[in-house]
Amino acid sequence: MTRNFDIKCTDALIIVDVQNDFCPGGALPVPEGDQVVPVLNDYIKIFKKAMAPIVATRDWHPQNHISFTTQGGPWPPHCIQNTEGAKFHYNLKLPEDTLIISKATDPLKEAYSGFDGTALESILKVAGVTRVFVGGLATDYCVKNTVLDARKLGFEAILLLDAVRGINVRPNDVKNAIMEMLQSGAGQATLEDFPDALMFPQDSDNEDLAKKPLIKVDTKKKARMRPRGKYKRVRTEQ
Ligand code: VGL
Ligand code: ZN
Repeated sequence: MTRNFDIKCTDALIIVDVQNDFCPGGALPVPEGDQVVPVLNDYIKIFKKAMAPIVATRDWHPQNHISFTTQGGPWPPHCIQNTEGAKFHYNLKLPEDTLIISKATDPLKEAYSGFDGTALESILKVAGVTRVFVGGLATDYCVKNTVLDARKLGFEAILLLDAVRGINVRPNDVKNAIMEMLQSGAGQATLEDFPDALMFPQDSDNEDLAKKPLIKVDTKKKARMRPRGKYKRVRTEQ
């Protein structure tokens, strides 16, 4: 079934924890975690065009967080405040006015949901948001808990199925998480359900995107090395 979502300013996009540590090469990599990035960039364009708020949550742990194996918790240390691993993936094109929500900052408390211990509920309600679209990492932890909390707090919630990836500590965790979200009354969508998305030029694949910054640096270097004509000659003659 193809749905047809018309995004209004009472909708918000919530991008959950698209951080280096949850991507391949990170401290707690979600399989294919980086593959959500180009898809989320398309959702960002849709919400920006509709002038709907865009939220990015981030796991933002102190070094001694209770969820770390070093403190007896289940996870390797990850997303420690102000480290490279806690940064958003560099290809995620967050607009400047993105609302950043830091969570799980209390060393003694695990917080998977973007609503847990944050101002997210009140910010969205004050802004008049009634429906949230949720994508990001990981389907079976922070995405799931954010969607379930959104439902409990009275928001409509739509899970962006093509913009999530999960950990699957047990083989059916992702499948069960999706069922639980849908059973809570959440809806589901993919880019095909947004008529606007068809108008965007296709983003180049990940590999091409990864090359882009290098090309930029190169060009800058060349520009700096280029002889600067008159100005340079005057200096050498002195
Ligand atoms: C997450 C495990 C530990 C998540 C955060 O963002 O889904 N998972 N911390
Ligand atoms: Zn965490």
